[in-house]
Amino acid sequence: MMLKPSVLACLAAAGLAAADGLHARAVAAGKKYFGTEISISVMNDASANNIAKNSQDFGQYTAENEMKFDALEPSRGVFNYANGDKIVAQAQANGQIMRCHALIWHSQVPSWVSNGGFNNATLISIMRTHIANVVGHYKGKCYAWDVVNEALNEDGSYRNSGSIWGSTIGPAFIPMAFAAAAAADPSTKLYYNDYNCDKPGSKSTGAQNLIRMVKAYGAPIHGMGLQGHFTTGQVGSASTLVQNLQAFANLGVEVAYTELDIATPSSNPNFNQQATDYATVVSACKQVSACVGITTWGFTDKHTWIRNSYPLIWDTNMQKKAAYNAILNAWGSSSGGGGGGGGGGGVTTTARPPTPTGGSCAAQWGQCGGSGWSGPTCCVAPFSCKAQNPYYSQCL
Ligand code: 9MR
Repeated sequence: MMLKPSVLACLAAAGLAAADGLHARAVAAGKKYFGTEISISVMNDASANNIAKNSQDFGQYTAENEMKFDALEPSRGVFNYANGDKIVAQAQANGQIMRCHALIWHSQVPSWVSNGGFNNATLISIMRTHIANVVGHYKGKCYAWDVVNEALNEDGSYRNSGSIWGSTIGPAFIPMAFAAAAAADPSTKLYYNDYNCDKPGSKSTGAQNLIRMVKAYGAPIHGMGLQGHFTTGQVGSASTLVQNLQAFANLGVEVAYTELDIATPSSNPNFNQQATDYATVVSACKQVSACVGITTWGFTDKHTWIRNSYPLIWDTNMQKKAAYNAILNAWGSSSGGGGGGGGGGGVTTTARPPTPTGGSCAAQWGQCGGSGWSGPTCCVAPFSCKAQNPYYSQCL
């Protein structure tokens, strides 16, 4: 039955129109969310913020800097939650969940901590006080907290040099931080978060050892955050990413890509390769049930920490890049069926017919085969179906 345009307009006004977007597709694939990092600067940029507020694309936010130690406790015992609260309020108004970031990190530590000359016992007390206040303030509002951020060297050993926490307290600050966060909000998911742990290797192994260490101390740890700061052409295969995700899942924690962006050289940007690389990361998360979601570190090339490398999904003029459709197609259709691992992301999505694919063939970057796959096995021209691993073939 065809619906009259006036009826469709009414349905849309009532929020009942077919839903689609990056987050809607992730939820249909069984994930909890697709989300973005956001900041007060983005919220002050109306055209960017309109995109951020679309809960079909983003079901989750991470504050870029507004919940870090220096922002929240600029001097000892003085807490400033105004900017963090604004981000949480916008998320709540749109039914978006929060990943909260980051409690204990060697960077963005205020000088009263780093230059205070505190001994071991005092610094432990400062750390615990900060965590109790901050996690207590946001209690019930954070799906997850990045409790400890970037505590490892590239070889997988614990970072001492350059870290006030590691050099004063030693690696024991890590389980202490997790225990303090759990005491302040027993229902938030507690994550270790780091970069260059995205593929099997010494740092990834180090992060797995860190998770074992936290558990051995008797503190809870629920998740591994893989930051996912990549460069085009260097993401590698989905099967390698899957192997890495699974190694963390095997420790009994959930996993998430927490800061995904894929830089492309400004001298010779390759947005098609970038789109393929985004699709590879999505397909890896889709294949591992313990992967609960993906957060990109921003969404527009206008607001990114790595300027001149165009790493995100919308361009500087707020136009969607090739990566957008690549991500949609990699999640699969919004009519459901997929990887598991999620639960509601706070946003209700409505089933919609599969994306037009040119007959029964999948579009570029769509899935076209793999063990247990019952969808299309051919690709629209000019793309062809290429096996990425036994579980996933993709139209490239
Ligand atoms: O995007 C953040 C940037 O605005 C800050 O200047 C920078 C300070 O170190 O932190 C950036 O975010 C980082 C995140 O908090 C942790 N992982 C690496 C991110 C990019 O540097």
